[in-house]
Amino acid sequence: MHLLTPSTIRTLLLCCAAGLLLALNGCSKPPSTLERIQEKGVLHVITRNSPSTYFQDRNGDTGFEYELVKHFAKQLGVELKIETAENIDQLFSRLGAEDGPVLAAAGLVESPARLAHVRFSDPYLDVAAQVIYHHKSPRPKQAQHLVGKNLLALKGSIHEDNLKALKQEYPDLDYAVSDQVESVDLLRMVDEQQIDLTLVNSNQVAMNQVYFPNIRVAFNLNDNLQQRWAIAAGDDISLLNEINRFLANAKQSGLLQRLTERYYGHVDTLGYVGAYAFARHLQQRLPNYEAAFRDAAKEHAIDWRLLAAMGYQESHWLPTATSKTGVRGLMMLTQRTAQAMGVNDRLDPKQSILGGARYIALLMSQLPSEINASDRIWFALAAYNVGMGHLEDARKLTAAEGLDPNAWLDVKTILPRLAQKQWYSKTRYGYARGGEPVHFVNNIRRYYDILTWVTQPQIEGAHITSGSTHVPGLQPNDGRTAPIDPAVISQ
Ligand code: BLG
Repeated sequence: MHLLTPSTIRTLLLCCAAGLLLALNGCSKPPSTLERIQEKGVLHVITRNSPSTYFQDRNGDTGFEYELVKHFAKQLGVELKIETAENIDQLFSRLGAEDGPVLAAAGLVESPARLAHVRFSDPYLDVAAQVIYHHKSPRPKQAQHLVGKNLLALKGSIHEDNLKALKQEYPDLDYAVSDQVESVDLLRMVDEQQIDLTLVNSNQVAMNQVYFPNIRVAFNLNDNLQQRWAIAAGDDISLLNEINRFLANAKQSGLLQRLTERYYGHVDTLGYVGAYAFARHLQQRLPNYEAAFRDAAKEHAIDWRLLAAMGYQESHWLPTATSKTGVRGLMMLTQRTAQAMGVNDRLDPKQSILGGARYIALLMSQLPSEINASDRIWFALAAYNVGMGHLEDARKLTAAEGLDPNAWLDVKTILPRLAQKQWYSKTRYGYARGGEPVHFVNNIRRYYDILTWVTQPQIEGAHITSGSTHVPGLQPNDGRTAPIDPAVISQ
């Protein structure tokens, strides 16, 4: 039998007290934000419904911020819940509210005023604040030239701060701010000469230049801005650390580059002149053929905007287009293909569009069933341009390389080999300008994206009419569809 000596009792008591303290400490320590997110299994994010952040396209929810944050939620292994703010002030006031969003992903730029309320992540996109003018007005070249102009900017934006500071320097500077608009509205207002100038970020200009033919960049008011995510201010940086780790990975893996290219790469791909031309043709030419595209698409169960994108790539929507090789018409049918599709007048836009639709639908149906649904369209487009025989050759070369002949990403790297003797000599159909279909598909993908971003799928019967181009995130409610609930869209 053990005797409890006074010293054993003291030791025991001390141990108990220490244990109790530890236990109490363990119980009372609140979980970190990151732990709470993981417990709940939900990442609640606030953003804005705009073309450069979050909107709907042919595949549903999309947008630069949306896609980036979706990857982050996936990495955390939790569901994503998206909430949209009506304006920037609301966005900041909701952040960190009880049961509210824990993260703001909305193309935000750090500023001293904002730092009082939130913490910013590491940057993920470099942008510049750009002064935008109408190309028919004189180009402002420096800050002083903003004086005397009708200038409107987004309320609560970094541009408002910029303008406030400028007003100190130029007391005659007059400007207005509004929280009833998005940057895309400001660009349209300049395009339609409702205002002289606006200030928006370069990524928004890059994305929207293809819709507004008349807007131009006057100069950069501020070159070195960086977009960052924001979390509520406080000592808990568990989520911030995780975000920064994720962003560093996204840079390394190429994810950020891919998103930047997809959403903001239009001008890089089309060139400035190409972007202005596309915007002009969208307003001036497409309306003449939209009905024909819709009818032909319906007949062959294809998305009309894909047909329209093909038509733009082929002829810039010009029904009399003729290639060096004698291929003709809006959809550039060869004589042989036109005949096979029952087209007797290739210069008749309706016939050409119908022939093109019939041909692409036929090619889709002829592709091997192993090619999955999301890739089929790119293969069919390549065949439209280079012919099914050459495409088959490229798929065989792809397989011989140990790559996947059913993945467009793989086949497109091999197609250009059809122009090199070393490779085409081994094929059944021989030489082809294999680089052309790759370029062809890339361009159509780009036009298709732009067109689906302009014309919202949920608005049946939406028309692109001169001066009223629909832009993503700003669907006019024509009474036939329920307006999107701007409050909370969870998924
Ligand atoms: C396509 C045909 C395919 C044909 C290939 O050529 O034309 N597509 C159409 O007519 C819609 O049917 O495949 S084949 O029948 O299996 O041989 C190959 O011959 C058209 C292409 C050719 C290209 N544009 C549609 O994309 C074109 O015009 N290239 C010439 C460019 S240039 O003016 O010489 O620079």
